[in-house]
Amino acid sequence: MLIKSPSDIPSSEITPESIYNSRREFMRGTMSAAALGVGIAAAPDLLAAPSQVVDKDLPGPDWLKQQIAAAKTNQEKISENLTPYEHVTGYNNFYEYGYDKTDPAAKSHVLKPHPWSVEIAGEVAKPGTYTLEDLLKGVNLEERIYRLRCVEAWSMVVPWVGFPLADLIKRFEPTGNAKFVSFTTLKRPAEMPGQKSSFSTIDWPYREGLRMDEAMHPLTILAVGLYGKVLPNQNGAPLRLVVPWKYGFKYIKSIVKIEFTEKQPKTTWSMIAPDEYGFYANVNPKVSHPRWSQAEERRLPSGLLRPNIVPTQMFNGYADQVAHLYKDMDLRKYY
Ligand SMILES: Nc1nc2c(c(=O)[nH]1)N[C@H]1C(S)=C(S)[C@@H](COP(=O)(O)O)O[C@H]1N2
Ligand SMILES: [Mo]
Repeated sequence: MLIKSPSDIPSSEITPESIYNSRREFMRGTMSAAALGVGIAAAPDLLAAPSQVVDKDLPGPDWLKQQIAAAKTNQEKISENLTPYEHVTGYNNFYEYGYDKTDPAAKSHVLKPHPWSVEIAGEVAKPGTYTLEDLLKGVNLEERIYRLRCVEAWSMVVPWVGFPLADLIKRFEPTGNAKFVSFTTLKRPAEMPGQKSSFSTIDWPYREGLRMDEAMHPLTILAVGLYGKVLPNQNGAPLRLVVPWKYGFKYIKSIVKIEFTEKQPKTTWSMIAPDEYGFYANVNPKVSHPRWSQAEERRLPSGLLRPNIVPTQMFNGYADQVAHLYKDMDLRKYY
């Protein structure tokens, strides 16, 4: 996976005007503080600004907007600040639109995420093609505030709107042979310029998968929104996976197929570089990537003067809820 150093990212491109300006204030403040010998710790914590009010009215059907607006906040408390909306929606990985963090926001508006349908296939009693509206009928959406830790060592805190994947799975009645669930992203090169690129190393469509017990875990959700709004295209509209104890590449976007299988499915990053990206991809500060340490992460917003480095937690901080799933496994072997 390509890794960019913070210096490669022009802050003017990834920060909202307000934060960009306050960062400039901050830099000025830092310089005078340094001149006085006060040191950086005395400067105000401007980069950890609370989230702004989000008034984006993204296109989407009314029934979906109403369902999202009615979402209840989860009870679980998180002590960290939310990553501002502009960063969550402006700094993305979605290679269907290009390799730069700003490509998805710049290029994904061409995609039409409605109408949408998802094929349910494989080891289930009720296979078929279901519209998004069918899938969401009667579902009470919830807000889930989770950390997202990318394998490239940056992270965010995102208020998703979604529902447990387990609830959906139960409706299709998996058979006793269903040991894994595989997911496939839309392949539509006319609207996804990254899929047309002849330099692409990815065998489209993007694919991901989970073991059945991971898929049924109550922390695993399908998201249809964030920040109380419809999911923006760059974040995987209209439906994407969120598995908070795993690296971000597991969070497959714009899902068109969910298949139940007996064998472990092939997944995009483990096909490209199996020594670097495994099927499990559990966040683990003790197991380094072959090319970098996973012990720490840059929490967005992250700038040159304030890289905002925080320690990475085992299972991204969800160990008390998920460690039992892997109790007999060697996590160095099954990375
Ligand atoms: N289809 C698809 N899904 C994808 C990716 C991608 O390139 N294509 N990138 C993954 C990676 S590496 C990460 S870190 C997350 C980023 O999600 P975000 O852009 O919404 O923060 O999406 C994941 N889902
Ligand atoms: Mo990632």
